[in-house]
Amino acid sequence: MTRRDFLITSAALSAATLLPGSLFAETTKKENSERFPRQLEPVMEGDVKTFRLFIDIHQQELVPGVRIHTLAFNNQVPGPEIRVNRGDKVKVYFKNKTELNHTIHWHGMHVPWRMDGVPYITQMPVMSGQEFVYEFVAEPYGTHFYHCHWGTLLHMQSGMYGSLIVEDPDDPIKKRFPYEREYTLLYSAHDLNFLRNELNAMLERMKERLYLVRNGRFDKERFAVFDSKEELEGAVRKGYQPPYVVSRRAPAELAQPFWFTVNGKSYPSTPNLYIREGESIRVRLINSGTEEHSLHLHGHDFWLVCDDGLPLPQPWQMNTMRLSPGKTLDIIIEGKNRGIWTFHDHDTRRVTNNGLYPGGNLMALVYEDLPEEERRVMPMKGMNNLIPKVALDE
Ligand SMILES: [Cu+2]
Repeated sequence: MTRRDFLITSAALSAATLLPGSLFAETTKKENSERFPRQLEPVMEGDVKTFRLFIDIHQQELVPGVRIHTLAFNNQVPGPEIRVNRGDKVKVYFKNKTELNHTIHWHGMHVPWRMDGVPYITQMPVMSGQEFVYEFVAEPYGTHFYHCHWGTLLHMQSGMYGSLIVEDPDDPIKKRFPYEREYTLLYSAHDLNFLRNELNAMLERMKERLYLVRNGRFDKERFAVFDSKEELEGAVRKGYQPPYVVSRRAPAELAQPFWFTVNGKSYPSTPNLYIREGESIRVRLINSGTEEHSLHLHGHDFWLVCDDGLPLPQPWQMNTMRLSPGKTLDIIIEGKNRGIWTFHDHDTRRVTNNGLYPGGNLMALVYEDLPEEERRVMPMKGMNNLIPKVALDE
């Protein structure tokens, strides 16, 4: 496929997704609602809310036709949303179905330190086939997230992240800005070559490991697989260095992302934010990737209401916010200017797919009560409605 062909294809894809007529169709809205994290229902054990997370290899479609192998919690990228109330007792059963080590870190949460998910510091890594149970009380209030803390650079951009929302029945934000609808957005950035190399290397190690096990020559230390903390400690006493301090390759190959996603999808598959005139919506933004995003909304000044989950003493208005890696921000958008508006990274390298614009984390704020006569955009001879408004606006 030539670059020109690809451009034409991607323009056609964009048009198909953003064809103004279809933007307002019930089927489009239903499909769109599936582009947000799915909530994981708790199972009660006495007064404890329990959740089950597993990690396995998964195929994720970034845009139609582009599929990548990832790691994913419960076969979803992002992982399912865990939503609890302040003070809830929470228990998460975590099962590792892969050949890699993992942990879960509860980002922004005040958990007991043994539950913090940092391998070899607060717990042993959860090794292949093992289960670990995380227990904590849900504090503090706000938008938080969870992610793997083993081989974080690879595992996070492979999809091991999910939202963790701690609600308060007496929500301070809802009091000041009454809203009915809210949306969770998890941002990430992916170097597909890095992912492919690393996952291939993992498969190679699996093959080698199986071969060595069969031949009775398997070396636990080389593969960093121990049955217990005591066994690892014994190895360390004899001079073993855990993988933290052993470089696997030289020179280092650091990831250079060229795909940018919101909720595991790139434009034109990114979610739309639907709103109505006079309505306020709450948007929870989580940067679970490695890049800093400068997120800009057209046609509106939104309210920044929470920073890292903490309600701001004095919310303020802006139209561009900086979402650094690891940060969460909550905003309120007031429906005051009917239309179809772009919401995107103003570091425009991140609104591309493999270097081609439009793509990446480009999204739209869509007024679902836009009058019929305004729904046609850019009529052009022979190409009625085929040019996406979003792409032209940017
Ligand atoms: Cu992991």
